Parts: sequence; C-alpha cells; structure tokens
Amino acid sequence: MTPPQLRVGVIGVGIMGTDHAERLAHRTAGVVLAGVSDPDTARAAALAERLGTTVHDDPLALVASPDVDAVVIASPGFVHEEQVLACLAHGTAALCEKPLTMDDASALRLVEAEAALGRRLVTVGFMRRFDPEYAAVRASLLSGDHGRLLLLHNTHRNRSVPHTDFRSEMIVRDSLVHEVDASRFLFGEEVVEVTVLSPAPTSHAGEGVVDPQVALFRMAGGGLVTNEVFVNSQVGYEVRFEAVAERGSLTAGLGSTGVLATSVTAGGGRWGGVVPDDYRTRFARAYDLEVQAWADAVRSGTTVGPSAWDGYAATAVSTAGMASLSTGRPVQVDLAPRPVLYDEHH
Ligand code: ISE
Repeated sequence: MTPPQLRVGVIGVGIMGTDHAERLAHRTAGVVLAGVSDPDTARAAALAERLGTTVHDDPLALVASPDVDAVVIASPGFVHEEQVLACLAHGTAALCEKPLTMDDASALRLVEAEAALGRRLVTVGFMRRFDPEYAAVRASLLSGDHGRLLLLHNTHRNRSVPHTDFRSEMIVRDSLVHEVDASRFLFGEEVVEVTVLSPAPTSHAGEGVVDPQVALFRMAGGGLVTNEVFVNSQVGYEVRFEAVAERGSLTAGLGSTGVLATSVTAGGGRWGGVVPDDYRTRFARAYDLEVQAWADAVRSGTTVGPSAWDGYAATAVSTAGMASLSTGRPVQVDLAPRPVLYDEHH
C-alpha cells in the first residue's frame, strides 16, 4: 500500500524557504504543501496564495497543527533551536536549513534532545551530499579504487554579498560551513583543527570585511583540506573541488570541459560554459534530490541525509574557524562524545 501524501509545512519563506515551498508544491512527489509561516506575514500570505496553501502566523502553531506531518525549517539560524525542539516534542520530522544553530551549546542541546528521544527526526540541509557529483566522488572513494583520500581542495565563490550588516565571520558560518560538511562527507571523518588566513582583501568587500579567506582543516585521520571562500568574486557562483587520493584525483563542479578562465570583462563569468548565478541554480538538482529523498524517507518512517550530529559538528568547526579568523592561529575542535543514535549502523 502506498503511504498517504506527506503534508509538509515551511517555516521561513525568505529566499531558501520560498525555493523549498515551490519545490514542495510543484516538484516533489508524494507531498502536499500544508502551510507556510514567516514573521513577514504579507510575504507569507502572498506566497500561500500563489501556491494554494494556508498561512500560520505562529511557526510553533504550524508545527503543532494536526494538518502538518513534517516541517522544512528555513528561518534564520538563531530561531532554529526553538523550532527544532518543537518538532522533536511533537515527534515531527524536520528538514532544517544550515546552520543547525548559531553556537555549539545550542546545537548540542538538539543532539541530546534527539538522542533522548531515541529516534532520528532531524535532517540538516547540507544539500551538497545529494549533488550527483559529490555523491559520485564519495562512492568512488568508498570503492577503494583510488586508495586513501589525502588532500581535498575546495573552492567556494559567490558573486557578491550585501555590504550592509555583513561581517567577516559570516563567511565562516554561512559559506565555509558547507565545505566543513563536504569535507566530513568525503573523508568520512571529523575535522580536528582549523586555521583561517586571509590575503589583503578585495576592494569589492565592505569596509573591514576580510574576503577572500583561506581555511585549512586537519582531518582526524591526518588528511588535509584547503578551502578558498571568496564571497565578492564579481563573477558568479563557483563551487568545485579536487580530491587527491593515493592513486589519482577526482575533480567535481567544473560543469564543462575546457580551460578555466572566468573573468568579468569577458562578459560575465564564462569558461566553455556559463558560471551559474547562485546556489539555487548550481545546486537545483541537489535540492530537488535532497527534498525528495527526505520526503520519501519520512513517508516510510526512516531518515536520510546529514543528521543533527553532522549539524553540531559543522557548527563546532565554524566556531573554531571564527576564533582562528581573528588570530590566524590553528584552533582545535573538541567535540562532545557522539551518542550511539548517530552510529552508522544504529
Ligand atoms: C548561503 O547561505 C548558502 O548557503 C550558499 O550555499 C553558500 O554558497 C553561500 O555562500 C551562503 O551565503
């Protein structure tokens, strides 16, 4: 018997929440969009009308609604703890956008609350794990064909970020955090030390903003990761990596073959193909696969994707990264003990 349609509510309908709401309404099988909530009630009402769903003024009322089976949380990180806890209290599955929370203590409280419940209800929206290229490289590394992974070089560029209220730490917390999760995913290990350095900043960054940044991760098994994050590159959205193993390397994110030469003057970021504008374009397929896999798993009573533990570990590395940003020195990452709920074969 096919399980009934999953009724999914969306909390927070800014850029990402709107994108998810549209995906749930139009492109996710076995799902109905069962309501939206946002502090900007006019924005929520306009979206609800366009997508034919209802509005809840209070996000916690959306979680508690008898008409909602599962929730996508796309609100700002500082309200995630309360909203995820509400989902756990109702036994409701949640797909929570990154970062899980803004600090280690609150992320750990979510891990502990879920572990006390004894079943996984939280998936963190590190969508790259669902990108076909990231998944293929992970599978290839697991096959052993390339030997052990030694080095990973990650590049992460955004065309620009708003200058108002933007701080250097946000590059670590909102952008580098994806590289943290990708590194943990590809190595299958924790990050144990992080160092963040920076060249003289681009003139396109806001006053006092350190951009680009170069972060070095040491992995638990001795591997190294170099990360360039540059959020005012002027060109477009470029996310790629090269994984160097004992018997070969794997490169993902080129999107095309040819000589790599992006430039602003050549008419806007081209190199044999078009450089995507932003993450919604570059990772459109990954987001579709992520939300579909999550909905399928919830409907069949299982879970999929990055866990609350993955969200906590990424937050802890970001915190260490933000500390290193101000000193340029290596900072150790000390994680709390991992509850058995998060063991691979639990
Ligand atoms: C943004 O918040 C995201 O999550 C994007 O994936 C990332 O590329 C971007 O740099 C962040 O600001």
